[in-house]
Amino acid sequence: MKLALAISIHPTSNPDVAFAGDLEATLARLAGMGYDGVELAIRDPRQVNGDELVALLRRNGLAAPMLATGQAWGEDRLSFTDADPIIRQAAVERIKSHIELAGQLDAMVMLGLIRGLLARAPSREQAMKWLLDAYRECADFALHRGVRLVIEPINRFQADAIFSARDGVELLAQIGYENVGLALDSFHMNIEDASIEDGIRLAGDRLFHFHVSDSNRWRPGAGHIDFRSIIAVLRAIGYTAYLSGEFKPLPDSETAARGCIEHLRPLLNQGSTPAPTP
Ligand code: LER
Ligand code: MN
Repeated sequence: MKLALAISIHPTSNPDVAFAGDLEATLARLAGMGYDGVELAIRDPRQVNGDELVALLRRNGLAAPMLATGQAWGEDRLSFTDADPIIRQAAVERIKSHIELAGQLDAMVMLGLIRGLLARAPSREQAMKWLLDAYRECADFALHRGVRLVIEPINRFQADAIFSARDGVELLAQIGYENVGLALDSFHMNIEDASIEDGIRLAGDRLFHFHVSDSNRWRPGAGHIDFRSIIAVLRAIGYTAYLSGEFKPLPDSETAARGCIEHLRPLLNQGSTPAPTP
């Protein structure tokens, strides 16, 4: 398993990323701390020069395993379930532009808050139909570009559908595209899943990405979530992708980012080599 940090390439109202803006300096600091990659929150990929981004990541020796899209909802209020068809279509088009950039970066694309609030649609049934249509249109577009998508279950205080790992697995079956998997998030799972470990086992090989923050949305090690146990279960299901830190820049960005790697790296190193035979 590798370690990434979720950052925003520009200033954002999202309080749960450790760094926002000043990308060049941020990448150099994270590479220096020992991160393997960065998850990049990008509001609108049409404002981004993909070639420059690829070169900047390469200069710092960092991968970009994931593009996060939540700002399309958080800042621009685009969603797959808006009552206005023009907004729904704009949301799908925005995600397609994330998918194109992801193809260039060899990244996946996160579909979380872009589902919007289903309660605002004329009915829940209608909202679910719009949601499935949008997921499938994006999945098909991504499939032809060799890109994988992830859907993130989000706790009930921040979303009004798809809360738990079980909800996510059931949704994947309805979507029916193999290039769509789940991103689970230890913070949301601590609220919604009766057992974080069982939720991970349920997702199994459909788990493509894993967000880590502690029970208080601070960096791992600052709350009561047992990351040793989580890492053991991730290993048991054969997960080899990223643990991506998505947490508040508290008490400050530097301390939070360093604290995350200092807490998780020893746990990842333990048990990754076979115990010596007596
Ligand atoms: C996004 O990955 C997430 O976890 C949500 O809580 C929105 O910030
Ligand atoms: Mn998350």
